[in-house]
Amino acid sequence: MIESNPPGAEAVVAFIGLGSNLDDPAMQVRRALEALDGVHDTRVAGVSRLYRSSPLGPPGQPDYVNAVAAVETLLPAHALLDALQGIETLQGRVRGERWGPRIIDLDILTYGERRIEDERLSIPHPGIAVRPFVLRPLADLLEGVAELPGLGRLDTLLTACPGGGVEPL
Ligand code: A4P
Ligand code: MG
Repeated sequence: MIESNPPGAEAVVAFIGLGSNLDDPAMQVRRALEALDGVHDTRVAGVSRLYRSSPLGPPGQPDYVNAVAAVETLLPAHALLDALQGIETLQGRVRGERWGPRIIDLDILTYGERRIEDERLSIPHPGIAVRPFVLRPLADLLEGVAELPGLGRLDTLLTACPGGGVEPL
């Protein structure tokens, strides 16, 4: 059975990070955005520009294409993760080395104001503050003064983040 929030529950706004560096990355990101809009009880409310970014992680892998989507969802965070992992699998993702090349990676960056720490989820995603390929697209969707739960203002995070290597496609 699909886990769901109680009847009448308010939609939660979650930000989803998308990244790909294999098999036509821009196409993979666009395809995942379409699939995201088709997730049960979920709609895509906004999408950043697509960015080309230098890889973080093992050297010698291709550049990434990254984007961030804002979704409105009635799904609890773990059910949303299930849906994202379903999209990754449908697009043919095979889990390899940590931070290694991938067809598509979908991360829950934030889920409303919630903070979650368990065996399946860390929310807010622990990489946000040090990843320009997450902060730059987020800034397409949020004002600089916006607060990310537990992390502070977006403009402050952007100023402190080691930048470079991230350009709109
Ligand atoms: N998990 C925990 N919290 C979350 C969350 N907030 N959202 C768990 C999604 N998943 C979350 O993920 C491993 C496990 O993390 C999941 O089973 C889930 O329960 P994964 O996608 O299988 O593995 P991964 O992505 O290789 O690991 P990790 O550590 O999540 O990698 P990251 O942090 O996603 O980094 N360079 C550039 N330029 N652009 C990129 O997009 N991405 C990565 C991957 C590395 N370098 C990059 C980029
Ligand atoms: Mg991931």
